[in-house]
Amino acid sequence: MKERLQALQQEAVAKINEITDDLKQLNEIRISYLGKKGPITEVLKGMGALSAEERPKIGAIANEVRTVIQEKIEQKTKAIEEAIIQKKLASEAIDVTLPGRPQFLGSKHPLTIVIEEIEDLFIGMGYEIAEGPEVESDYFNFEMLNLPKGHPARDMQDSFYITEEILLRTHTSPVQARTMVGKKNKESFKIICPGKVFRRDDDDATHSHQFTQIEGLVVGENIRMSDLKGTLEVFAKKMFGPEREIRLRPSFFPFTEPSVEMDISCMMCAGNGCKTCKHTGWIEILGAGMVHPHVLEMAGYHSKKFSGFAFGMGPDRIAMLKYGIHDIRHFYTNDIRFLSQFKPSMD
Ligand code: FA5
Repeated sequence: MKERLQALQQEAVAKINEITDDLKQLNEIRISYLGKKGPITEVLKGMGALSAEERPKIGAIANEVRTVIQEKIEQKTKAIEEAIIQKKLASEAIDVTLPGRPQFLGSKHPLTIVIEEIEDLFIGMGYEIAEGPEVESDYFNFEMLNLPKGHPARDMQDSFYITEEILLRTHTSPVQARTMVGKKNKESFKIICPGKVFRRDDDDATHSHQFTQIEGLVVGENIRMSDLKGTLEVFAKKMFGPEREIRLRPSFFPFTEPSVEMDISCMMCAGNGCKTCKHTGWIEILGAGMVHPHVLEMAGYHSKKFSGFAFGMGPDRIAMLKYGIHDIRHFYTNDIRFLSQFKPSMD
């Protein structure tokens, strides 16, 4: 019996030694040698036939064999589990010496930079920002601005109509009318309204069917043309440099009277004449004028008591001048190489 038990121990240990990484096989060995139906139990069952002297000796040997096999299995299990952990750690190891992946930082769109610069300037002069819908009614886009149906000046702004009464706004001027109508107490105010506008213009280097405008409107008592001129001068010098001169030329807009166009002295040639200013020394920047009394009255403002000035500029053309961009279409074709070049000025 003793030999049988020792042979079983040798056999089991040999089998355990053969296993390299299979925990399942190891468990099978445990069950087959140490389980209730295993050969050791089988041997122990036959102990009844032994003499009283032999029995404890064989019992002790059987227990020792069990313990040896048990410990061998435990050692092996630990070794395999450790190897599995080491393998996992090696495969998941992070190489901290690898260079990091570069992160690409976005940049502001040049039109956003210019619009924000203009907003900051006017906010600094006490203006508030107003907004209006891009899908606008004919009533606010034209009629409330002194452009009744059939008025020939409507042709100045070829429009995208959605229905007979609804269109994509052709300028930011309807926000003027909406703001004045919205002032229940008909008090004084100063606003600028940046936003997208749409016209049926053929796209070329200086025209887009969609572009941006910023409208300005000041309404109050005793607002004069000289206030308009002073405001525009501050704007021109801040945007294009302190040495810029401005000039106002007579023009026509149905919603302002008198109406003007503002030019600035060319920043490329200091007014001497070059390609940018078409050899005139001057560059046209915006339209402006004193709010037409009829426009004030239609919006509920007493034109004998209140007066105002308004202006409307195109940030696309301003950004082109500021950054020396020769084609307006670059703003809308989303080429990252073009867009990532622009940084807001820090002053
Ligand atoms: C107007 O739209 C008037 N509402 C401006 C105004 C407001 C005048 C308040 C008086 C009082 P105009 O059509 O000139 O005006 O357009 C104003 C600016 O929009 C132009 O100076 C120009 O910079 C820009 N602009 C006009 N058409 C285009 C276009 N197709 N593409 C890009 N910019 C344009």
